[in-house]
Amino acid sequence: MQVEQHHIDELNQGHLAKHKQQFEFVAEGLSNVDTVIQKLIAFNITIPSWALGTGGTRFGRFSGGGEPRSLEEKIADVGLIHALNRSSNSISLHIPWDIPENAATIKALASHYGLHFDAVNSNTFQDQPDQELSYKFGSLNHIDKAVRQQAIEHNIQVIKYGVELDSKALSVWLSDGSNFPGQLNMRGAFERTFDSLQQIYTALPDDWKMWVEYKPYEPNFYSTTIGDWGQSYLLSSKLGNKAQTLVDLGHHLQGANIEQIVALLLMEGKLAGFHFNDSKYGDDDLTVGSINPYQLFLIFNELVEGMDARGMNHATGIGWMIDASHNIKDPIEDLLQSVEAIKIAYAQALLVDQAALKQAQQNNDVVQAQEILQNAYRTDVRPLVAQARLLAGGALQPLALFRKLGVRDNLIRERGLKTVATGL
Ligand code: RM4
Ligand code: MN
Ligand code: MN
Repeated sequence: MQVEQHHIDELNQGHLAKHKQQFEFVAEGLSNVDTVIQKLIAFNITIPSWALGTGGTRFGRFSGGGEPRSLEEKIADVGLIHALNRSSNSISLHIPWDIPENAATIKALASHYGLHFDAVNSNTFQDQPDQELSYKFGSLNHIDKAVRQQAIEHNIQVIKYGVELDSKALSVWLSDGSNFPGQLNMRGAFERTFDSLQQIYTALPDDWKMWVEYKPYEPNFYSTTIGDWGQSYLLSSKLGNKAQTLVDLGHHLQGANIEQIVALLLMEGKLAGFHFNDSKYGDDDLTVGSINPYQLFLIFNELVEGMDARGMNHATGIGWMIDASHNIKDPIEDLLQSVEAIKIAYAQALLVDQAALKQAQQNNDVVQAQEILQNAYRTDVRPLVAQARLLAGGALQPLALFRKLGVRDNLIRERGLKTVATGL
């Protein structure tokens, strides 16, 4: 099913008067509204191909209806999301879950929906049916050179698929680590990982980046070989300019000050980008902004300030992607909510009076500094985000339109009620 422009325009028409009123109310109090709107229009968030099917936990999975059965259908779903919100103009593929058999056709299909391909993701955390050697005891850090070689070759193969699709980054997340003390020599594991990554790095085209993701635990529960931002930063520094550290919000121990991590990585030119999600306890992969929207805002505040300090383009300077698991919600609805939450946090950060904040910091005026941040955070920026969407040709109310058009029922009719999603 495709959402046509007239569907969007018709529904927008009915909401226009109220929207105008709400927008003007917020706009009135702002000095930089046009710049904010332009920045919001330019800001897009990548949808990962594995987020379009229903996720699950290790206890099971309750499949939803009308899930995409192929790469083509995943692209169609991202196309749908983008048509509604005009803020999701790219897709990130996971190999081998989404092997593009015919790159030219896949590329043409994506551009039909106004999409391009963001980072390609390798997968050495699962054994594939036709795989010769097992990753049970690791991949790039494995003690057996042959296993490491297999994992290296897989990553190089992923780069090749990415080149055909005009991707510009390889995203590497390893589950490598140990479950019990004594299982691994930690220095040895790190050195082998570095050596393997170096070989993959050599295969990167000049205009590519390697994004090194970290995670403190799971599926290994004693140590993870790339366990935190320090370890990822160490690897990406030793590798070279094309390697950077990827921050997945769920990949931190409780209480970690993520905004501080982000500020420093950005300062060093080592922030690859984000995997957005939210969590209450661990790597919960809940909808971004659903648990701790204030933290999300504080992260964006550091990003906006730090990117401006470095003269970076907000939209293209780093990678923006969702990485969540939609276990009980309709994945498309959840992704629409996610994109909205990210854009709200970004808009709030754009409203922070940076000059006044700097002044308050200079004066050690702690109270005023908090007032400035919370003044921006407590502004209802939803009409600004909606205005940007309207100007970009999207729906004033994407979620409401998705429901009104009965998109999911249509997808169920097309694809069936029970489908086996590829991925986790
Ligand atoms: C991991 C990590 C990776 C993602 C996999 C599916 O926890 O977040 O980014 O590729 O899950
Ligand atoms: Mn991730
Ligand atoms: Mn994760």
